[in-house]
Amino acid sequence: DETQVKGYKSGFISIIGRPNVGKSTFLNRVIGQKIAIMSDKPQTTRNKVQGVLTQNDSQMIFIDTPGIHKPKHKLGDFMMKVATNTLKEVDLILFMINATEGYGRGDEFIIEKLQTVKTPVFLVVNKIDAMHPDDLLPIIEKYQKLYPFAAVVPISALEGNNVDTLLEQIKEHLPEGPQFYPADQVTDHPERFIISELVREKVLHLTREEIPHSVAVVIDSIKKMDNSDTINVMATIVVERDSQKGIVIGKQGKMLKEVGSRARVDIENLLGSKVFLELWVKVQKDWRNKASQLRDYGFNE
Ligand code: GDP
Ligand code: MG
Ligand code: K
Repeated sequence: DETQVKGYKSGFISIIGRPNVGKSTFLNRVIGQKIAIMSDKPQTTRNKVQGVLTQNDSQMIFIDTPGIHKPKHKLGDFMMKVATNTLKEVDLILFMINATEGYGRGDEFIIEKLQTVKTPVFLVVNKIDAMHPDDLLPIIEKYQKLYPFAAVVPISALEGNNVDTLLEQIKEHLPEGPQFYPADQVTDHPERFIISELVREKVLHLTREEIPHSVAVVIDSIKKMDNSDTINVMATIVVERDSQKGIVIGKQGKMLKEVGSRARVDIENLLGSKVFLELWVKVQKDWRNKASQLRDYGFNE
């Protein structure tokens, strides 16, 4: 289980920015492994990808957050919602811009979103290797007029300039906390969070007012089944009271079955393959008050 060491810092960091500003390049440099798909095409990283950087005194969990853009496909609206919720949930937001490009509507859209969250935001000015140093200050001044950034850090994700400074500043802003992930784990299943949100959405929808928004869904495992293309997803719906457990399961399990079959259709669309979904319901009193569990469930209100 998680151990809390005094002075140890940990937290979740969301990376946002227009396509091609260098989010994946940064993440890959920091984690030192190819975990996010790098491409010149926007939206290759369709889902929330986590990179975990574990050091002696800290653990940073990076989230490469796509979906901060105008919705395009079927799951677009939903993903936009997930993306915005993610911003509220994390400890720090890195808003990355490309120093060689002008301010555009994409940036305006993101700054609008940032106005709605209380999470501290760093402005990360990337690609400084490709610009004249004299051009840096005017860019920074322009952005600082638009938003009260907690810090402004110019970097080159490609060449590594100033990346260590950025990591130091991130660490300073993180709260004290436990090591959430084992030191050898660098990535999570990218679709994990979306799948849990899809299940949670069905629970809330089908139970209407009876189940409060405090319900959480934990994805226990996502595995490809032997000798078939089917993906087996095991998930636990966590509620706070026995009475809520009864409602979620329903008479003769009817409610849980309906939640499962609706969620399965969406998960099959998301993963593009057949899915076998196993759902469990667990009562855990006051889980909302326990910060570490909140992290486990990847959810915050
Ligand atoms: P994302 O869409 O924000 O994830 O951007 P990517 O990480 O996929 O990068 C888009 C393009 O910008 C790639 O061709 C990268 O090589 C390039 N790039 C990323 N960071 C830098 C940088 O610091 N300097 C320069 N010159 N190019 C960069
Ligand atoms: Mg990317
Ligand atoms: K804000």
